[in-house]
Amino acid sequence: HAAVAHRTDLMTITRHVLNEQSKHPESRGDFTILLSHIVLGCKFVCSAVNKAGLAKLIGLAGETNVQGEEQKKLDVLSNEVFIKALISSGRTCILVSEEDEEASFVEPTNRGRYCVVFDPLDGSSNIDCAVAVGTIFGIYMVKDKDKPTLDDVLQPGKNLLAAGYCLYGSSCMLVLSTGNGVNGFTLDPALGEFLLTHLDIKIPKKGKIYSVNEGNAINWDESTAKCKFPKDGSSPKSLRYVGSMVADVHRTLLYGGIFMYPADKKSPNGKLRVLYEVFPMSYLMEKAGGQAFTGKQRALDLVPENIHDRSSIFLGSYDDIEEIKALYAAAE
Ligand code: AHM
Ligand code: MG
Repeated sequence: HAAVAHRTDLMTITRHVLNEQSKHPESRGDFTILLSHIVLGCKFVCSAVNKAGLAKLIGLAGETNVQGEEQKKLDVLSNEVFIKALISSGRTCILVSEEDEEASFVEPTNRGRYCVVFDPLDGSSNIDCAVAVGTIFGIYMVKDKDKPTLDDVLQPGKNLLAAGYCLYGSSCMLVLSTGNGVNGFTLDPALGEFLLTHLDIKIPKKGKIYSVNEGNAINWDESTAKCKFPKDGSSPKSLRYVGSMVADVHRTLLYGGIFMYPADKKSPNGKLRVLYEVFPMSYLMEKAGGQAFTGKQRALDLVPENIHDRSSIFLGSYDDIEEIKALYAAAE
């Protein structure tokens, strides 16, 4: 038998973040506690998504409802789990979820310094055919814990303290940046722990893939239509599109290329939401050496006016986004 190397020094996500935070002398462990509650939410969604098909067909033990009420939809359930986990962490102040029309202000007794913007279950139209979905989150710091206002979350993406996503795919992966670099953690289902598997992820400088809903092409502007053709005249990029932002962005991060949801004649602001879709993903891209552009400006410079605002977005490899910026500059 070939010798099997067993790693015995396990770098869990909690240990990793504790190490990072200990570099800041003022750190009191609050961020690590907050993150562990986000991780709990992700583990719950992972488990729920994995048995979604079964639960629907045969009704898993404990999930049959005696009143015969319809089972809660997974996105609603995931949202409740995240909201409760975040409030009970005692470290949050304002929560913005894609699922809730209004922001939630945490009661003073449970209040902490962090604001969390999130999409608990993105790409949920993919669940019924067992295709990957994800959770996306961003974290801001409140200005004054005693007087939280909506302005604390209507901040440009460049003010984020941290952002990440969890991909429920063929494996469950959490990708996180707390400001210095991007790291990836894979859930070990036996341990129930996310272990560091992708240290300091850098996006390839240039890629061969583009990812977009090409069915909208008839409504695109000329610059968007040109994105798949490299400037140097080499053959067009290959198309890959899952229709789950987390899966499409994760592939872009690891393999390089472009992910885009552009504005078009029908949707002048594209589709994706600024606070909990565009910002966290743009933040991760920049921290991994890529770029994120709206068609007009750096995505992280946007200042949202409302919590559910949308924006057009092009993000990915540094060189590829440079070419898109040049296309838009030339069209002006
Ligand atoms: P959702 O928040 O309603 O799930 O919509 C967001 C999803 C993203 O995951 C994905 O990038 C996009 O919608 C796909 O949209 P389309 O079906 O228009 O291509
Ligand atoms: Mg969404």
